[in-house]
Amino acid sequence: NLQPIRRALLSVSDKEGLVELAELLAQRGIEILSTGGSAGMLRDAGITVKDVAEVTGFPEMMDGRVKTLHPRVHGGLLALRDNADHVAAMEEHGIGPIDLLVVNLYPFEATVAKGADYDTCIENIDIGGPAMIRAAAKNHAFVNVVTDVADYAALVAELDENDGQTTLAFRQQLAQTAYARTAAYDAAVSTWMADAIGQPTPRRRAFAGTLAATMRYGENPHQAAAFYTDGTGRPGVATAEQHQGKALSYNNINDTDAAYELVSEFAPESGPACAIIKHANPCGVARGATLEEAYRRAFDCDRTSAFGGIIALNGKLDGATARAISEIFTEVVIAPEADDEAREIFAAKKNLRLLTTGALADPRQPMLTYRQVSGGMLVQDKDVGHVSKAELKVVTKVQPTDAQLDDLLFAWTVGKHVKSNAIIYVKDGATVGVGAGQMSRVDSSRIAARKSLDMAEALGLSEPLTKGSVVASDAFFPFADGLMAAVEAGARAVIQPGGSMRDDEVIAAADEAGIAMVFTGMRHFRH
Ligand code: 93A
Repeated sequence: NLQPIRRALLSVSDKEGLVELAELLAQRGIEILSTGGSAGMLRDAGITVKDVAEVTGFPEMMDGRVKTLHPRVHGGLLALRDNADHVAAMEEHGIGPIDLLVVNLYPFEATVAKGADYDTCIENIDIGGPAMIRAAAKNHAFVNVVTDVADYAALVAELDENDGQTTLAFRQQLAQTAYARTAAYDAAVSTWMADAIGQPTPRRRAFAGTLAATMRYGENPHQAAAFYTDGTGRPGVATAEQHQGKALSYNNINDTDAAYELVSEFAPESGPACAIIKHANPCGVARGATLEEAYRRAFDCDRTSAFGGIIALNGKLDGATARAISEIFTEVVIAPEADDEAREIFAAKKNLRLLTTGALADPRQPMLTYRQVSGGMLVQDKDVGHVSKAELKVVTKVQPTDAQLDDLLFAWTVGKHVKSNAIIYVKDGATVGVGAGQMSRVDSSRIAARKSLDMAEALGLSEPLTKGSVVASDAFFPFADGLMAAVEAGARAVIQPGGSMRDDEVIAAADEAGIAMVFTGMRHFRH
């Protein structure tokens, strides 16, 4: 299964390492064909190359849209070397075999990430490159196809090891990588187009990403894992700059994303905010007059859980906040920016990872979410649902005060980021109890209240923090019991979607307890 390489076609957009590779190929006596820009660069480096235009007998035309789309190229890639008919066809039509194809594609993903206009993105859709890659990969019985600069070294090593030949196993590996590349490329084009034309529903979508990192392990040490970026370049954990500390783990990335998505709900114009995440759920979210205060108030929701958590801030990390955060062990801090003083303070904390993103995520940006199930994939619009104060419907005799309304909306927004069943108690712009991920809403309510009680004890307070709070429920209360659990904990106002068959009973219970309740008409399940 060893095959020699006698003739190679090099056509690359990313020209890193091209000259070095071509030199090594030339030293082995391999004939080099190449397209315009690549050929020019090789010639400048003193390497002998033949223009593809000379091989095809056609000039590159239409701004390069047609360069390699020709039977003398595709026949050379696709012909079975051990098939008499194919060999005869090659002879008859003057087609020479091409044993090695080195292509990397027009930088479509990078062009989109730069925010280029529609026409520029269209012009960066490579046609000839993927056509050749797919042809060469199909014919891997004979042909080698390299689509990534990172694989040049492996090709050179393979040739060194096998006296100028390659093994079938090696070519299969290259072909598998090549199809991953063309599939991801077309998926990127399709995804961009869906956004560009405003395709509203998750229909006929392709899924792919670019391998950004392989992790030491996944959710658990016996699970292999990797991280793929989607090429949109949107601010968040995928594009953040990491300033210090070891590489992020699978769980770190998941939790950091949860933290940043949550804190991004709070626009900096409406004041500093902080979210602390543990196992993808918030264990404290708060506003404050300063970022430091927001952090301290978030921390005071559940100090026990916050240990080893992930912190997201909606503004520039400053020295005072960094000092406060440094008081306990934290895994990751993510913020739009960090000032020099904060960076210096964190530099002394070797195990803390600091990420900056340049901007907050846009919580209203439509996108898709994916979940794999056995035998398939679930796709849906991301939950970008949003209710304003004006859309709230007061259903009780008691009206919420303005301050309560602010807290209700704050609790509602946090609830969107809490695993169902979610119950969130809030007082003065800070969570004071979070109940997450329970199978019963009453349990979530009780857990949140119990944790709040523990916290009050730890802080040496005489009353539970939930006393006089407001409470949000991510979905309606099917019975009055969940609401009553919140009332028992001391909540004085409730926000929930409404829409239960027993809304009347629930409203009557609220009236009986003398509390205010508003309906959003929208729920925020998160499973
Ligand atoms: O516009 S294309 O889709 N038409 C082609 O026939 C074609 N053949 C190769 N783009 C084509 N390519 C691409 O050109 C390659 O995939 C590579 O990215 C680029 C290399 O061009 P140059 O050598 O002129 O820099």
